[in-house]
Amino acid sequence: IAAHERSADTPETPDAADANERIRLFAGRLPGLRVYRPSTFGEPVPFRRIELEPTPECFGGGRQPALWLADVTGPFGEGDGKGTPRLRARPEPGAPTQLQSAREGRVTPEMAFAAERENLGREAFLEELSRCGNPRAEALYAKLLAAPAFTPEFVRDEVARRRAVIPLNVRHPEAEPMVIGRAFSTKVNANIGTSASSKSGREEYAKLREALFCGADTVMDLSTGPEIRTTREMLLRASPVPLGTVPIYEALERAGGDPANLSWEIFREVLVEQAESGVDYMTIHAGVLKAHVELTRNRLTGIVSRGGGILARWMKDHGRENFLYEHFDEILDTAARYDITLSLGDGLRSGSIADGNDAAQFAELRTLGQLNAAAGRRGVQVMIEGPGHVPLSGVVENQRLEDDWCAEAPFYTLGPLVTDIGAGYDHVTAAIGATTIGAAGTAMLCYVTPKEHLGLPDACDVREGMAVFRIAAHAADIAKGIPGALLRDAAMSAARFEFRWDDQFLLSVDPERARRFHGEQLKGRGARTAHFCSMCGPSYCPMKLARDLFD
Ligand code: IRN
Ligand code: FE2
Repeated sequence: IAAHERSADTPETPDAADANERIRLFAGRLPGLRVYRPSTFGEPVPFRRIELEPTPECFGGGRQPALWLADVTGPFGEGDGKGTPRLRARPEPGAPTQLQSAREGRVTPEMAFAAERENLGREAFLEELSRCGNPRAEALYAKLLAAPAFTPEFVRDEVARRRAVIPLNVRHPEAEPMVIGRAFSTKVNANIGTSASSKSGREEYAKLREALFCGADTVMDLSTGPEIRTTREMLLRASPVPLGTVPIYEALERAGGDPANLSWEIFREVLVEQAESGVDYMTIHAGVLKAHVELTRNRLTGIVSRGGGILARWMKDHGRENFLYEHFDEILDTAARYDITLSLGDGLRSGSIADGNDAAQFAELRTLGQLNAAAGRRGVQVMIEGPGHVPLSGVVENQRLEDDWCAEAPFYTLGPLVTDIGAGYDHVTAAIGATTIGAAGTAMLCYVTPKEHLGLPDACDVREGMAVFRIAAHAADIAKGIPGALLRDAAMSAARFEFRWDDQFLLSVDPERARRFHGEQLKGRGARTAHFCSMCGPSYCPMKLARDLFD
């Protein structure tokens, strides 16, 4: 729902009700959700199963195997869409973390579940393919299915090597396990959350649902303001994907909004409460050191991270070192107890192209490497957060340095945005950098919405940011050679060449939008069987002409 489309029918920014109306439309048109397959431990894994039309007779005919995709919609995709989430058995606090289990050579049910999800129903797809008796489909997919599948043991080994994490708090039984790491499909995180000058928690519920229908692999609640606790609790109890937070935000709220009033004690209280309520991963800006802050003095845009800014302020006021750094061992104790994954924050990420890849940013990254090592000794899972605004020519360097200094821990970047001039389109400037760094090995991309730098995103912005970042992540998966990624592209292109319009809509990143755009000029049932679209009309379609070349 692009800005220009909105303004066509509503001159004002749509209010919450308007946004919800659009979401219902989208949600109602996504068939095939929540088809379950067993995993090694019998734990059923949900997929979106896309049934495709038969191959046309002129291409040899025959039924087609359905295509299987990951389905993260949880209770929103099931039944009437309002259902209560399925609860999963979780260990008690203090049980071995996924990392500790992996090191001891144990495959956990969570690893098996995550492996099955990465495999995109591969076994089921193969069975269907063999039953279809469709030579064209067999030829199309044979090559793509040659790559080995993901096994639970492989997930275990990647977790043990600390190249992957399974962010899953023992107190979050609503969440479905998933794995984040460079050897797996590139993940996308959606940031949602209230701010003091904005909406209510109910709007956040709508954003969560929209993010999930767009395929968000994780969600972060970045709420600030008085509603912070109730919003988080509501989101946790509804979210089937891992939920992350930045606990320093709530600590600041408790300190009355003044960084000077912050203390380790306030932070620890928040940390334990959030851990107990089930937060799966937490951004901890422990790498913002006094000496690093000094390096930002001559920057064009100073410090642009909220957490980084708060801590820099506190250090200045108290003349002391960052309390997250000083008390990092205690943070690790809590993280280990609940198996919370630490996302080591980039509080000094660059906020402009001019500041990209500067001394402050890289000094912090080195420190994050040391903290990562300390966490590893304690059995705590870690991701490393990355920038920011970086010129395209400097994007891959970030991944290389992260690999070196942080021992290939999953990198989780905010873009990077490759230019500063995209206001209103910063989901695109960010997706360009995200695709580049994703192809170089970044494990998770933090989406950016069209509202970046301008305001708090609404549900429409969530949808747009997600669509653009799903494309970035998928493009990175193709470049990385992730097994199974190309199946969807092959299915889409076959549908395109065979003029199966409905299949094209279903296989696209935003089926509702694809359907609507196609239907704008060519209407009715005939349009969806026509061997042309309104781009070229009936006589000029090259695909139509090419089809007859080799008959
Ligand atoms: C991701 C990579 N670098 C930063 N992020 C995300 O930015 C982080 O996970 C969180 O969602 C958001 C807020 O960060 P600051 O502004 O507090 O650093
Ligand atoms: Fe920015």
